[in-house]
Amino acid sequence: MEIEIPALPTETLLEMYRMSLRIRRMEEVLLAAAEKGEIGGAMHTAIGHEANAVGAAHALRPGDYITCTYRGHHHGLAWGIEPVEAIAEVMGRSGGFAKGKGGSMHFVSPEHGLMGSNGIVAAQVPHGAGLALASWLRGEERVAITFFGDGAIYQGVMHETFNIAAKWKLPLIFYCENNRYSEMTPTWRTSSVEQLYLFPRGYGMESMQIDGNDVEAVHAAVSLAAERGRAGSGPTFIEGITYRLAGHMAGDLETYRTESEIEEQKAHEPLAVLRRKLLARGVDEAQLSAIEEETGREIEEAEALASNSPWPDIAETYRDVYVYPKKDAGDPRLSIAQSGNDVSEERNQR
Ligand SMILES: Cc1ncc(C[n+]2csc(CCOP(=O)(O)OP(=O)(O)O)c2C)c(N)n1
Ligand SMILES: [Mg+2]
Repeated sequence: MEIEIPALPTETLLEMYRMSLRIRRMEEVLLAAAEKGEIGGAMHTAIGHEANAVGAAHALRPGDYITCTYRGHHHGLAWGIEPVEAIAEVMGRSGGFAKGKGGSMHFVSPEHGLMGSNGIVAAQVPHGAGLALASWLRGEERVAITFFGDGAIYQGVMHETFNIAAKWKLPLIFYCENNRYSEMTPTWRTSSVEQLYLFPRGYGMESMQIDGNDVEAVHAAVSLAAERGRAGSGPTFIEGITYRLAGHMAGDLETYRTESEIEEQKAHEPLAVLRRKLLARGVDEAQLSAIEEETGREIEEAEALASNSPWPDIAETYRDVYVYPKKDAGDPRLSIAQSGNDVSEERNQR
């Protein structure tokens, strides 16, 4: 599928530059915190992936749905989570958007349409189809976009979702952030077909490959896919070629790739591409430096606030989960341990 890439207004590109920087600075701050041992659990940053989220978020409407992977901090910010709430969440603090109980791999913000990131490779893809189906059943114009990595392409559930989404013409956008690696394994070692956008063609789906480091290309592709979804023309698959500049996760020793490969990729990373575009439009260096300083300060302040946020109270442990302690049971930890299957009876009565 061929697409035209119209030039976006300079003001829009400036907004996108600010958001991309905000994401980059936040990821750098989080990586530094992880190195100091301040973050529990696995943390995957999206350094180098920014344009995929920023371009897509600008192309969609409020009310549209998104699901994504454990590498989802960039989607969180682009879809409207405040940096302070994001940083506090990753640090496990009560000021996080999920009171510190979701952490890095579970970015969620239903009020912004972000219906969840997921630690299980490809699990968020059928969730995206469910949201698209709900929109269609209610006769709404909402589309859903589901982000996943190149490594998710071979999961069985991906192919089940390709089939049903194409068959039912669901208003769903499949967006593959192809960063060329699944954990430590390069795509060329695992894939029988390296052009990943060819996989969904077997299911009769429209698909395209774009430069995922170029916000204008991402914006154009997602706009077209959303238009097709709203018009009842069914799903579209977008393969955005990108590159993760940091390790698979915090602490990755990166012995599987060379320094020179990473250096080469830096010439075409999203912030560099967008900065060059803005300079070519006549925006002066001083304006860009001011945005760079402002976002740096904004994230520093957010980090200071987030790291002063208290740890969640122990009473929060079993709140917002699917098992309900008995009302008069006292300490929730004891009630769960003692209640066994009784809780399902209580839940059934609700
Ligand atoms: C079903 C399942 N299998 C294996 C894993 C372990 N795992 C975590 S991330 C990952 C690699 C996924 O690579 P890709 O889809 O390309 O996403 P990326 O991390 O590059 O963004 C794997 C295999 C998992 N989380 N879920
Ligand atoms: Mg990958």
